[in-house]
Amino acid sequence: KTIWIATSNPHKVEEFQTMLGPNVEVKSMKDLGQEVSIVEDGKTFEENALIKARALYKVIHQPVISDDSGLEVDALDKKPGVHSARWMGEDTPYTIKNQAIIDALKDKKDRSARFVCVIAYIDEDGKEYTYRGTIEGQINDKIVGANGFGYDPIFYYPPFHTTTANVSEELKNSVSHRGNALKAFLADWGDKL
Ligand code: ITT
Repeated sequence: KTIWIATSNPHKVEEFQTMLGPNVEVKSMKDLGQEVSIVEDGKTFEENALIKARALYKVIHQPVISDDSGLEVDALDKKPGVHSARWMGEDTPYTIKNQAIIDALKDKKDRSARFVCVIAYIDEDGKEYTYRGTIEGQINDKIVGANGFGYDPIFYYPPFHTTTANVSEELKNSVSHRGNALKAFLADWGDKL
């Protein structure tokens, strides 16, 4: 079985592949052999997830899923939010972005934050569905851990007593926003894939 994912982020591909297991082959933009133009100008995770899924569906005319995700920091008015990848510039290293968030929270009491993931699915008839998953945590006061990607090194998850970058990929996936969104998607579509 093959599942197409409208993403250019290799970390997302890796996590989906681990979660879906060896019987499902995850394919993404880089397996397509052509450019898909995507303008992520939606205001919500749902809108952006649908923009990405539609762009790939238009090209391959097969069922596709997509992932739009990000970090909401409550004391920063839920920023970087839907702009998580582009915040401070797409090419700015995450060591710098992560330190900037730590610095911005220096005098704040409220360190609560969450990762959000919306999976959009377009079925073979072109019908659209979205599934949202979240994980609640705290912004750590320093960068910890070398696993995961993006903002994982500052995302302290209380049940783990450490960040989501400081645990195995499997453990992160078992509780993550992406894992939860995928579970909701699989509850509807798992036996039809
Ligand atoms: P695609 O649009 O090609 O899928 P992207 O990385 O640009 O890739 P998004 O616009 O959805 O995707 O941005 C998601 C960003 O949110 C991602 O680049 C990270 O900065 C952050 N993020 C999302 N999930 C994360 C996770 O599991 N761990 C750490 N950071 C995450």
